[in-house]
Amino acid sequence: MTLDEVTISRAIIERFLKKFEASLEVDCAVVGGGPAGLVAAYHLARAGYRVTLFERKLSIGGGMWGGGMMFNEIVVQEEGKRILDEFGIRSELYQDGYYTADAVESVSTICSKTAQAGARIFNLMSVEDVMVREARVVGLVLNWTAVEMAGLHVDPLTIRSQYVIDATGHDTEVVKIIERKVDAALLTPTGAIMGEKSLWAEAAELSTLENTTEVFPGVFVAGMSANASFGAYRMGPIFGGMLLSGERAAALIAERLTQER
Ligand code: 48F
Repeated sequence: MTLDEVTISRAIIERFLKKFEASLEVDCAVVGGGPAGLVAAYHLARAGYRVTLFERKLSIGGGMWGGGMMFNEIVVQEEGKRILDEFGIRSELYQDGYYTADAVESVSTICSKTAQAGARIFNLMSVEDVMVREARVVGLVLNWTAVEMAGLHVDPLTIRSQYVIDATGHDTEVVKIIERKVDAALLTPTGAIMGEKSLWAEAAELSTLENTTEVFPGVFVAGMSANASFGAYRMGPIFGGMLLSGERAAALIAERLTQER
C-alpha cells in the first residue's frame, strides 16, 4: 500500500470538521483545560451529556504540570485522593492527611480519561466573548489562539451551549467578559468580580467548593476561577479543591439539565 499525502490531509480535515460540527450545540461548554475544567467535563461526558472543552494553549492541563514551583509533584488531601483513585492515578501517603502524586501522571491520566469518556477537547482555541439572550449566557464566541496572539483582524465563530463552565483559573476570563460587556449584575454578593486574595491553603480549599456555583445565569465557576470570582484565597500547589470543584460543577449542571429535560 502506498501512502498518499493528500489522503492524510483529507482525513485530518474531514475528521476535525466532524468533531467541531458536533460541538456547535452542546449541553455544556467548558472553558479551560486545567484540573477543574477537565474533571467537570469528564463527569458530564460520563453521564451522557454533550460536552466540549476549549483550551487556549497547545497543552491541556493548566497549572498542574508544574506541581509547585516546577517541582512536578502535587499534594492532595483525603477527599482529593478519592478522586485520584477514581481516575486510577497512583498516590503516596506523605503523612496523615497529605498525599502526593506525580503531576505528569495526574494530568495525562485525567486528560486521557476525559477524552475517552466522550468530552470533545479542542486545544489552541480561545474563548473571546459570550452570546447572551434575555440576561442568560447561551453560547461562546471562539477564535484560534494564534489569531489572538498575532492580533489578526479575523472574526470568530460561535457555538450554542445550555451551560458554560468558567474554569479559566486565576484569570476568570469568561466572568470578566460578562462583567465588562453584559448590562446585568453577577450572582456574587457585590454583583461584580470580588478578586482573588493571597495564599491560604486551608481556607482556600474549603471555599473553592462553596464558591463552585452559578455566577451568572447559565455560567458556573469551577476551580480557581470560583475563588477569584467570589473574593476568596488562593491555595498554591494543593490540588484536591480543584478536582472536587470540577466534580461539584458537573453535579450541579447535571441536576439542572435533568430538571430542564
Ligand atoms: O489555571 P488552571 O490550571 O485552572 P484550575 O483548573 O486550576 C488552578 C491550578 O492549576 C492552580 C491553583 C490550584 O492549586 O491555584 O493554579 O482552576 O487552568 C486554566 C486553563 O484555562 C485556560 C488556560 O490556558 C489554562 O490552561 N484558559 C484561560 N482563559 C482561556 C482559557 C480562554 N479565554 N479560552 C480558553 N482557555
